[in-house]
Amino acid sequence: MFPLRQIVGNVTRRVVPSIRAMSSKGPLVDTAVDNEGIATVTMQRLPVNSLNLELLQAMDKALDEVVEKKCKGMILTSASPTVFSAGLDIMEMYKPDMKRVETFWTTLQEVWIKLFGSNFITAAAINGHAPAGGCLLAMSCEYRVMMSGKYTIGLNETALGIVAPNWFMQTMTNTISQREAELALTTARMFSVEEALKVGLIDESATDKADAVAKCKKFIKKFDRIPALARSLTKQKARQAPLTWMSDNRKQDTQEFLMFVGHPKVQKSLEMYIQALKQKAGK
Ligand code: CO8
Repeated sequence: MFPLRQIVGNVTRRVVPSIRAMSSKGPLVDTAVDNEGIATVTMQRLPVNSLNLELLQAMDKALDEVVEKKCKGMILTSASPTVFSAGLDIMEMYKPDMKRVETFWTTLQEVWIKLFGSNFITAAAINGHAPAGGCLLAMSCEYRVMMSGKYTIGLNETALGIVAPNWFMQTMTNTISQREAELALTTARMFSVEEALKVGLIDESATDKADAVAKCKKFIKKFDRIPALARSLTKQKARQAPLTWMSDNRKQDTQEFLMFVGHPKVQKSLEMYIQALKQKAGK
């Protein structure tokens, strides 16, 4: 899946001392590269960065841009003051147009492959809540710094009556222990910042977004003293099993998702969840 030549090519070309700061502004994602070759990719589909097809497509493009600009690292964050990402846009899955929802799912897979399997260094500055797909994005990075406060992070799919796909689970067991992951997944556990720190779901807490971004940069800069090719190949080897699983099972995973969203019981669960969200918001 990741031929050595491709990895060597990408890594050896990624020498960035003279890179100029640049920024590419889109309506849904902003990508800003600093003069050290660190990209900050900011999701800005407010209010909650729920991942609909268009946001996922914009993220897919941003990840390509990080490679094209030969950035050494990337920080993923959010323009919302309180939410990193609310996860998948439930409205994409509720009474879906089957063609669109298929593209939605394959784009999510693509974003995960590019983020989880990236050669460049990745860190998440989690400046607020990160449920479900929001947690998946954060866990796909190599390092997580979360802003302190009454925010939560976790995979809560079972609470919605849905089952987290295999690769969501593998991304979690790549982050915390199998035992903690099994308990968290079956109970739909949402971790507070302190709890997430304790089990290693996040690596550091931060006082605010600026502090989270600064800590992510510090993490990325740690690798200035490590040969890039050795780092990148080590990351690829460490992450090989989930990536190979995806490459071998991508079509089946899509079919399972389509069967799932087409199921009346799942639709009922989603409907109830949407109502609960609206009630919570007092609408
Ligand atoms: N999708 C769509 N709309 C959403 C979502 C979402 N995930 N989350 C929130 N919204 C909407 C709300 O309904 C509300 O809409 P409106 O203003 O029209 O009433 C608006 O966004 C703002 O939401 P809140 O008022 O709740 O905002 P808060 O800042 O108070 O809270 C939270 C933010 C904590 C993020 C809260 O909105 C929340 O808990 N959201 C739900 C998060 C969630 O459960 N996501 C799960 C998505 S499923 C997923 O990611 C993985 C699915 C895997 C599929 C596998 C199938 C096989």
